[in-house]
Amino acid sequence: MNTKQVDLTRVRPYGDTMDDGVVQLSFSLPVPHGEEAAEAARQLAMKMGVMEPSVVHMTDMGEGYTFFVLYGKCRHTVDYTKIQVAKVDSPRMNFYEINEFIKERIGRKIVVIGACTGTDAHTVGIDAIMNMKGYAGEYGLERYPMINAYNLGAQVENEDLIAKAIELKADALLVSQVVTQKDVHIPNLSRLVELLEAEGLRKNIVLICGGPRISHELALELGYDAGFGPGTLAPDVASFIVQEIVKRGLADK
Ligand code: B12
Repeated sequence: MNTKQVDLTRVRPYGDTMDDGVVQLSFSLPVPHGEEAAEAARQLAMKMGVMEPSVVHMTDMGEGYTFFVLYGKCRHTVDYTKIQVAKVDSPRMNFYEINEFIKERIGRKIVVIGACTGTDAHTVGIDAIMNMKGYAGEYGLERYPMINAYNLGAQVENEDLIAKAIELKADALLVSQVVTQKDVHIPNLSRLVELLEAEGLRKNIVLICGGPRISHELALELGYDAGFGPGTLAPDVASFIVQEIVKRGLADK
C-alpha cells in the first residue's frame, strides 16, 4: 500500500484497489439453505448500507439455519486524524526487564491474584496471562521469579477474591470477564470496586480487568486502573502492574 495516496481524513476499506470500499461480511439467518436464503441475506446487507452485495459463500447449518459470507461496498468514511483512544501507555518491558525492575525499584516480590469472577467459567484467558507454561511464546506470571502469582480459577465470588487479597496481601488483582451477554459483566465488575472501597483496600491495590470485550476505556469508567482486551500477553500486564506500583508509591505498603 502506498500511504502517500491515502487521505487520512477520509479513510474507507479497500479490497482490490485503493478506496474501492470493499468489505466482507458474515452472519447466520434462521432460514433454510437455498436461493431464497441467499436473496434474504443480500437484501439484509443492502439494508445495512452495503452496496452491491453478493453472497460468495453459504453453508447449511442444519435444522433451518444458514451461514453466509458476502462481499459488498461501503460508502462511508472515517476521519482517522480525529480518532483518540484510551490505552495503557506504560512502556512494555520483557520478562527479564520486568523481574529486574521489581528487584531494583520495588525491592521485594509482588503478589498478583487472578480469577474469573461471578458466573464466568471461561478460564482460558486468565490462564493465558498467568500459567507457568505461558501462551503465544510468552511465559505467564507464575513463571516470573519476582512475582508470587495465584490463579483462583473460575466462578470466584467477589467476596472470596477480596478475602484472598487480604490474606495474601495482594499488590494486584486480575479479573477476567469473558461472558458479556446482557452486560452481565458490568454490575459484577462494579461490585468488586465497591467492595474494595468499602474495605478501604482500593487505593493500595492495582486493579485490572480483561477479556475479549474489555477495553481500557471501559475499565477506567468502571473504576479500574487498566483494562486489557484480545491478544494481551503476560508482559503487557506485568509491565503495567510494576510501573503502577512504583508510580503510586505502593512498593513499601
Ligand atoms: C472455550 C469456550 C467455552 C468453554 C470454556 C472453558 C474454559 N475452561 O475456559 C465452555 C464450553 C465451558 C464455555 C461455556 C459457555 N460459553 Co463459551 N466460549 C468459549 C470460546 C469457544 C473460546 C474462549 C477462549 O478460550 N478464548 C481464548 C482466550 C485465550 O481468549 P480470551 O478469553 O479473549 O483471553 C485473552 C484476552 O481477552 C485477555 N484476557 C482475558 N481475560 C483477561 C483477564 C485479565 C486480567 C487480563 C489482563 C487479560 C485477559 O488475555 C487473553 C490472552 O490474550 C468462545 C468463543 C470464541 N471463539 O472466543 C465462547 C464464548 C466466550 N462463550 C460464550 C457463551 C455464551 C458461553 C455459555 C454461556 C454457553 C451456554 N449457553 O452455556 C457458557 C457459559 C459458561 C459460564 N458459566 O461462563 C459466548 C459469549 C458471548 C458473550 N458476548 O458473552 C462466546 C463468545 C461464544 C459465542 N460466540 O457465543 N465456553
